[in-house]
Amino acid sequence: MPETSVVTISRFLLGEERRHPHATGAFTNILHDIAVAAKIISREVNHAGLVDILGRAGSENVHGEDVQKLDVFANDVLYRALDHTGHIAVLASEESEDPIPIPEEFPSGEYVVLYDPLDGSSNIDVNVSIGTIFSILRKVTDGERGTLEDCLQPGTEQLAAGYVLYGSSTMLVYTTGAGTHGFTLDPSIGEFLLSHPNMLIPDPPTKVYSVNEAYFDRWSPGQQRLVSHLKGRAGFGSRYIGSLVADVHRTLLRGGLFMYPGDSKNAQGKLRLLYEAAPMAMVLEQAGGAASDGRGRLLEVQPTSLHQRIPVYLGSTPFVEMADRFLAEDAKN
Ligand code: P6P
Repeated sequence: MPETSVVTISRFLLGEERRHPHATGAFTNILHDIAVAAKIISREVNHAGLVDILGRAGSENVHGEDVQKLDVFANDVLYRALDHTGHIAVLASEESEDPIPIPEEFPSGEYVVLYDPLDGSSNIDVNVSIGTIFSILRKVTDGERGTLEDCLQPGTEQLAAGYVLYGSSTMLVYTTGAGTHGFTLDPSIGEFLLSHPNMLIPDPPTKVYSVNEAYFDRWSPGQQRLVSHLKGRAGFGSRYIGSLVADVHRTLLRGGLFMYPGDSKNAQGKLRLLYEAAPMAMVLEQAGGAASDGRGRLLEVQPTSLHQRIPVYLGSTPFVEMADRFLAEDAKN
């Protein structure tokens, strides 16, 4: 691609599409539609600080309109961006118990999109960065419309994955299996511009671990020994925001080890496999990092239910491998 200062996400997507001679453009359109939804969600998230003026969720705003909770709003925006395109066979959202069918009045397509529309939304009131996470699969069943089976595929089957970070700037980071690329929203022109082509997790990695240590007493002995080692002899620093997309984005840019372990209260931890852990794992692997569930490669885990949780260890490969070694000791006991 010729060196130009302004590469929009649409231009980048078209360039990627041209590298796949049999591409139909459907895939490009889905990613473009997600980017449009992200712009709309970004606008509302960035107004959230004016919530007292615009009206708190559940109330009416100055225009007499019902103010939606932002995660409900984000969920609606993503649904409306994708339901009518004819490219989607079925959707699944963190906000919906069951897979979301494409309305009968719209044609069904060959792709499946799973998403967490606004992860970490509890952080909005304290102005902490939050995010949208998405995963794209190919439909695998023979019926005209998609089903739950089409959603329950291991992360290795993802065609694309990514996230949108609504922070000091709004960034969209995604991969289609050909590297991980970052785009920053220029609100003055309403375009996502290529700002981080071919993102690679730093090597040598930064020695930072990221975990909520309030749960230390609930962890397995291996997990406790791991964190004690990191903060002790290994000389790691610690950063934890408590917003998945923000913690993962920092880990991608700086290196380190993000963890959300299972514990005695929640054996599988808190994070969801299909629309949180698996997309983040693909993004990190494509950037030269790694992701594990503490026992093995996270992307190879076969899902059994739509909202199942999974322990997550992701970041710099040597640190993820170290975590696996410490946790393997649990398996021996
Ligand atoms: P804890 C936010 O509520 C979230 O779902 C993720 O964004 C974040 O990584 C995690 O929960 C934080 O959970 O238990 O540390 O507060």
